[in-house]
Amino acid sequence: MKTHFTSEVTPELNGKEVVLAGWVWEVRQVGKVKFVVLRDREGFVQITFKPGRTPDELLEAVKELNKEDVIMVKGVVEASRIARAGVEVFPTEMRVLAKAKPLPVDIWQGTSDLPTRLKYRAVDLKSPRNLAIFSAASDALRAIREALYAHKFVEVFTPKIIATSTEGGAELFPVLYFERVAYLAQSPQLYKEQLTASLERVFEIAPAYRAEKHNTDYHLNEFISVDGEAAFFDYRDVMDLLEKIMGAAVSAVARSAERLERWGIRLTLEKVEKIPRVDYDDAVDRLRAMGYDINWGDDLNIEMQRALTKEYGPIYFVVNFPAALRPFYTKRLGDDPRKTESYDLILNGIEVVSGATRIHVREELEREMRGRGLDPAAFESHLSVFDWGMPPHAGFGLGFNRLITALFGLGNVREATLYPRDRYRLEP
Ligand code: AMO
Repeated sequence: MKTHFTSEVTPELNGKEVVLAGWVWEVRQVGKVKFVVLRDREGFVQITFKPGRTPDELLEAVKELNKEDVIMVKGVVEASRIARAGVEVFPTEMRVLAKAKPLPVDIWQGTSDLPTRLKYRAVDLKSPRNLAIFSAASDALRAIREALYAHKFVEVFTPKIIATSTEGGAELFPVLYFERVAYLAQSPQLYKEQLTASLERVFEIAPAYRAEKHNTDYHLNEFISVDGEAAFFDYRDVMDLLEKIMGAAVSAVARSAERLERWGIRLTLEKVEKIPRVDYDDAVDRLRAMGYDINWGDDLNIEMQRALTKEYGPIYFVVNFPAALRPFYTKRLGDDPRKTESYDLILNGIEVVSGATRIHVREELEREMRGRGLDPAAFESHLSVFDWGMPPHAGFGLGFNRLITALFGLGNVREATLYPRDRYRLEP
């Protein structure tokens, strides 16, 4: 049994026996001494093979080792002033658990291009840079989940095979569902709204599917969506909550800042306090003043979002979008019904969260559907829920891959996705 991860092998263990397991990162020779750098998920440890001290059969075995062979080593920890981690391990036993051929990806110097890395993704994920990214991403997700629990949200799972569109028809993936056509869910939107009538505050962390044909650095056809929906909240309450959620995520990854920096990743945010809330009208005015060709009613594109970063900082909300830019379930603003109680959260120029106060009155919802050419009859099972005590509610959809991309300044959402699904990529 592996007793320690490499990160746990510290000078305090001096003189103790440990069993380590992992992959051969490199073998170095200095005079008659051989150093095997063992890598595992958490980092590296130097194993020192020294004639006179190391058993002869191990000195022989180490000659046969290749990079990425899987080994298990029993040995004694010694604090060391020379070894990088301040410790080295003198082996007493070693087992080679698997041999490795030369890798198709350069995980050592990082010279392979992204298509090659994604083609051999399981190998690429061995690189210390990827281990740092996905370990920190897991910490961020845990912090988000805990923040939601702390605010009395219940974790739920809703169907991913559904009968009707929620976010617009063109981006649906059809699937054969026995005798009929079904679709992969673009978001849990309608279910999470319905659940506010029972569980009040719900969240879901699950894949969402979008049949978007354009192949950009920010779009995936399958992404991880963190969705939240709460009864008796409006969009301001949700934005307050998102400040807490983002704060928790940023603090969680900040604990790995040193490790990330070692592999060239600099966090774009150090902490989150009050996030500026910029009215859509002001955003449009600012952009026009900067020379952008934008009219009231147009959506903000990524260049515009980036430009506003110069004005409002690395993280800001745009609020109160025109109704035509938002889905049918979005509530209109009381004092300006051309606009809605909606927001986007922009981080490092990328939209990472989107949400709104929702309509909770059936007749209003039906009117919005008809206005968008949708047939309310197709939504009868959803609409009927509104007849039996639907609370006012609001929520958010947070694209987790985009959050990590923006937070780590990765430049391509595929870098923040274990196995990306895009226009031309269905494998691995
Ligand atoms: P929206 O369609 O804006 O809103 O999606 C919410 C968030 O999900 C992420 N996202 C994507 N990430 C990667 N690739 C994509 N193709 C992609 N599309 C969206 C973004 C985006 O901000 N139901 C609403 C949310 C709500 O109102 O609660 C919705 O789905 O980060």
